[in-house]
Amino acid sequence: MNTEKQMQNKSNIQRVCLTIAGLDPSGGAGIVADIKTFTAFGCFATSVIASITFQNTTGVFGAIHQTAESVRRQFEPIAEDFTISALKTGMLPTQEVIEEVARLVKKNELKNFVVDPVVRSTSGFDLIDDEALQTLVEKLFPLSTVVTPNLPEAERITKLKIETESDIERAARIMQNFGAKNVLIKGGHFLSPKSKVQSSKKARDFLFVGDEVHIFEADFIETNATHGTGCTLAAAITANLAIGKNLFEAVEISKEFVTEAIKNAPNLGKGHSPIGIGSK
Ligand code: PXL
Repeated sequence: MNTEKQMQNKSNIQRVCLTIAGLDPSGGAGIVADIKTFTAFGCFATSVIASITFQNTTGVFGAIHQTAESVRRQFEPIAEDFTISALKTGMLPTQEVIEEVARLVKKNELKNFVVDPVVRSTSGFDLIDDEALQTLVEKLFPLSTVVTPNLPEAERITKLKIETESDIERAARIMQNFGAKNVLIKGGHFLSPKSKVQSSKKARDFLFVGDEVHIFEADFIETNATHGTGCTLAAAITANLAIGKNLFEAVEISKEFVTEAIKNAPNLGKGHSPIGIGSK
């Protein structure tokens, strides 16, 4: 191959995204949602399974977690072979897995790191214990480009009851004090009758970048087809960072992408239908 051809090929090279998360074999959330989302944005998807869950749209029935060794042995061949342009974490079930992920991200100097602090499934199954959540905050928040909690996750991390927009800001500042540079709090779960956020009937997400806050607004869609929204949003942000968007652009594009995916839900299953990632 001549040099010009090589240069051309280099500039066309597909960006590699990595997800380290749980497997939802029914395809709505976790790694499968991440792979579909990376692919929809033209990235090459790679994955490390942190836990195999047993679930469908009606609930999560259990999980078998991976060990630090199994996570490391999935990760290393990928990192040795590819340049990882961006990565995200989702369900990281145990302290040992989280500590290993932190070590691998640091050792490989990985950038564009989206931490989705997954705590509980929509159906109420705990995907992480309190001790592990503490470790996730301590070890992964300082390494992240952005953390993406929903309201229940933000409450569990900060131990605040979040009922108003000023509570959201307080929670974000606490998470920044825990080491997160940027915090995206997703307002879709705002169900409190007292909430100013909910009364607007808008799904509002709040991005805290340093001292600034940007609010992203979309129509709130009344639906129970929400399985996988959190994973998809974080994966879309990851893919957009990988292809060179800044954080603000990445969040804006990703929120629109998730709103479309909710509208295009395939209405599968007897419970919370998955969303329709990338379909029209
Ligand atoms: O949406 C949170 C989530 C993340 N990852 C996995 C899940 C779920 C919710 O069910 O199963 C693997």
